[in-house]
Amino acid sequence: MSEMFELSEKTALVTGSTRGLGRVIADGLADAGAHVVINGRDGETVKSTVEEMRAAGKSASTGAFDILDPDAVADGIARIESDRGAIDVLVNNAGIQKRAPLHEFSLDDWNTVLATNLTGPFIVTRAVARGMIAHNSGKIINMCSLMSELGRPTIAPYAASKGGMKMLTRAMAVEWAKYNIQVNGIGPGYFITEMTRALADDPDFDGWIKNRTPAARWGDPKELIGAAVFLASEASSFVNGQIIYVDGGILAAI
Ligand code: GCO
Repeated sequence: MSEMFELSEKTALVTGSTRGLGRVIADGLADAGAHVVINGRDGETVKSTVEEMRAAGKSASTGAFDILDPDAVADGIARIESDRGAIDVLVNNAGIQKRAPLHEFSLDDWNTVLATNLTGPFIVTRAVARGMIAHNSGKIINMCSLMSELGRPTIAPYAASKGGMKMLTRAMAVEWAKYNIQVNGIGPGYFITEMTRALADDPDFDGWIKNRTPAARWGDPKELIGAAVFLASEASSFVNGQIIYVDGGILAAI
């Protein structure tokens, strides 16, 4: 049974994996046996993250590039494929959040959120999918969100981008399933990270989330690892276009 979830010999690229949920997922995939390529824009931060992981006995290497720069992405993916062979697993995790009333949202901020959260994953996946198609095998995991399904005031651009990620996941799945590529998503509920720290530190928001979440608590980022390993492994070989919501039950509740 455990072989089904085994990731040894697999190479996994996790975008935005020097911190937050991306780092936790990278560590989790490494603990499941994968060689993980750490990505971020800053080379020094990527390097120090890889050093930390190697010191903890994990198999990791650097993949520093800006997901919004198509040339940098092409070069970065070529380097990884030259070093490791085909990329077996891609986790499109890199993303940002900006909050403001929509009628006060600047066009620049709108464009930044949509570019980072939706166009970047397109640019990276387009490059990685070519190798997966050539090898007739691949796993793509798109980090969606509770906001792929629900809105909340002040985060409309983020919700639009994550709704787009849900449909991009389904569109990729139906386009590439014939190449034995499975494309699925993970939709986190509320987890305490840099992105949400200010919300968690606000007693009113903290109380609202605990009341709105049937599990009556914030998630621990480590609770996302199981879904990531499942979607990265042979255990999900006939799962396509699905979003696994890890949300403590929020989406099940009125
Ligand atoms: C917010 C938060 C959420 C979470 C997460 C929930 O402002 O409500 O940033 O968007 O980050 O995306 O799935």
